[in-house]
Amino acid sequence: MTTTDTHGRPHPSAATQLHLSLAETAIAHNYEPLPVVLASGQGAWVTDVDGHRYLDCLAGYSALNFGHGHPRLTAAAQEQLARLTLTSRAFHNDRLGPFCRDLAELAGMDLVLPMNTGAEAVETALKVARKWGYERKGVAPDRATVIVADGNFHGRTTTIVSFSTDPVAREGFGPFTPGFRTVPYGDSAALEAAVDENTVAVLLEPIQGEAGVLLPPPGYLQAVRDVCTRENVLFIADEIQSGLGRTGTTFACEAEDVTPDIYVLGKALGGGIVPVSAVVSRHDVLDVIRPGSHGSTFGGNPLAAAVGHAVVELLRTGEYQARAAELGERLRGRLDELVGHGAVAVRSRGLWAGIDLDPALMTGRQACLRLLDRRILAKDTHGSTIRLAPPLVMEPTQLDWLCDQLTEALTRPTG
Ligand code: IF1
Repeated sequence: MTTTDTHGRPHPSAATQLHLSLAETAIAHNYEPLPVVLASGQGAWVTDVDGHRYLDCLAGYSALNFGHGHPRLTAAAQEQLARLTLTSRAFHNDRLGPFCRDLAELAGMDLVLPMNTGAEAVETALKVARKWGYERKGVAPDRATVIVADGNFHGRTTTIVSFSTDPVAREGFGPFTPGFRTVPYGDSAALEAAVDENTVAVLLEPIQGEAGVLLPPPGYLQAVRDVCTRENVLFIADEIQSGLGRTGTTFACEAEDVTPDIYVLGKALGGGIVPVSAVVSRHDVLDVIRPGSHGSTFGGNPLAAAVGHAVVELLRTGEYQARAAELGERLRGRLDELVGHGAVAVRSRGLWAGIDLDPALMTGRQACLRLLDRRILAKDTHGSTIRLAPPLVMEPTQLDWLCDQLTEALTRPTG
């Protein structure tokens, strides 16, 4: 018998309560997680400490594109765990070369600079762009600028939040790193006007994730590509969340037949098992990095490379990209029916969707609590927007069940 609280929500069990209290007493409060304590996962399902199963529709913010416990990925990790996990880059290891060769081929590029987290890869791309600007473009020392878009999310380091337009992400973290200009996302004329002789790069998410899965206007990415080519500016595509199958193609840029100068990858590159990120580009860009100018203790470690290589192998066939495209069409058909019935707008590409709820009905967090009671895990972004990013291994029947629960959560109170 589950008792309920004054909001009609089930009281947490003793097992759940134990972890909620530890979150209060032992973990810094940089998140406000939903009141669920996960203990295991398989495919698109996760199970909490009380044995309740949930459909994971956040998938680690797209780090779990291949689901929980993908057999090919866990096998690669387990085999490498027993062999060799870390060498540092002071020595070669037998996993990094094949991983970088095949990732570069997947991206149609020459070289891979391996890092660990997404923010590290973004920081690395910014350093590469600046160095390229000074050495190859002739920008005056310390004058390099990078153009970014408002509503951007590229990570949480001091330099990256320096160009965030989210006050909460910036508050209390100054002084900030100079050398960034912000333009409206989707406005190629504003971007062109912002370019000057010191501009070394444009950094964009091909689809803005944290902003609520915002798709750029058709032709925008091509216009950015054209401006960067004409003005000798590097186009850096942050595909950390949009990349690796999520949008129905290997990279979101592909949907517009656009190739950036630099891909920044992360999240799903590590298969949801280990942090793996990478800067992927051509020789004429990455050759500005020489021994001693950049590095990382764990970047390119054999465990990360083994898992990353297995991820690249999964993406090579195109089956996951096709699944995301096909299931994405099915998802979009159901989401469109919600407009006017709890939602005011929906956006999606592949298995990645942003849903703007009617703020008069509920906040994004309230919707996620309702979904939690219906055994769906999802996350709000800002205000009354929630995002859906289920694993690409999700079955059609699971997708239909997700949409049924979402419809119920938006149109009927819990219970
Ligand atoms: C949090 C957001 C998503 C990213 C893009 C770089 C990074 C991220 C496009 C940095 C990371 C994560 C960070 C996590 C929540 C999540 C997130 F809500 F913060 F914005 F997905 F939308 N570029 N996004 O999405 O990669 O260093 O985290 O590996 O910070 O709360 P990271």
